[in-house]
Amino acid sequence: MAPILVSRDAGVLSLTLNRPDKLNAFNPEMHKLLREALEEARDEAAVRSVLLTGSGRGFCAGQDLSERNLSADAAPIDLSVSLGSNYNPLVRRLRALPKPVVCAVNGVAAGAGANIALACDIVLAARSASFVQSFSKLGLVPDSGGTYFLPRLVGSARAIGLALLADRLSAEEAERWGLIWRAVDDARLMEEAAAIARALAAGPTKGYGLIKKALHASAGNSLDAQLDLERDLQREAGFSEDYREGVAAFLQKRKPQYKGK
Ligand code: LHQ
Repeated sequence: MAPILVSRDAGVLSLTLNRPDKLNAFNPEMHKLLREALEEARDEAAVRSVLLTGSGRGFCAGQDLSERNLSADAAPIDLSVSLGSNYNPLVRRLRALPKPVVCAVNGVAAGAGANIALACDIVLAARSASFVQSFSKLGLVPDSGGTYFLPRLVGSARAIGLALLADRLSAEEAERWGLIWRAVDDARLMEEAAAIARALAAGPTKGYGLIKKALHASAGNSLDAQLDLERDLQREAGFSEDYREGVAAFLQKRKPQYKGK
């Protein structure tokens, strides 16, 4: 069984984490296939949005804990190797992808699995899904961008509570806290997430990529620097074919036909 399922439809590249008996916990093969799929998403003009989800009852339980030999006589494991070679590049790849990434959290998202969801652009979660920063239960530190995303999304009081207590946060609470875009009924999750991914795939892809760039940069910028960045990115957006099309369609009172260029 392939640990990542890949399909393409109407400009949407759908990626499904597929190790359901382990709640889609990551192993090296899964990282490799996800890396290849996201490279394809980046390089192929026909791919204009990505939809990420999990198969079975979980979204992703983070690192596969059964892959590590932690017995007393085993050599200590340097976890920075796995972060440096797999998790950090994955988070960077999702954030740097100049196309929107929609995440449909279909069930529990734990450890790195939770933070990989937060690295996506629009996160929908089934009402029965939950988010757990399970790292502290193992004596670890939230990784895969958790210590970056959490305080920015929910504020420092809630971020440290989530990280230290490792409580399960329901999808509805996650929506109320501003951790995710929306919690939706389980039966409607995939339909709603696919509709958003399809709408984004029919949109001005270049502009969307520039929006991601601007918003991601804002966390570390002063207002002055951000105003300069907006000026530069708007210059670039204004040279796109889709900007011309957007204005023409508005003036002609018709639906725009964006090409993603
Ligand atoms: C699993 C896992 C799992 C293997 C459920 N592995 N089998 C990065 C770099 C380097 C090193 C370290 O870490 C990292 C980042 C990380 O992600 S660290 C955090 C790793 N993840 C966790 O600590 C989460 C562990 N899982 C859980 O706490 C629970 O399974 C959650 C809360 C996710 C779900 O609980 P339940 O709904 O009660 O399900 P369950 O515990 O019964 O799990 C179902 C099955 O999935 C079970 O197998 P079994 O054969 O008994 O049915 C679990 O063993 C397996 N599973 N997570 N990470």
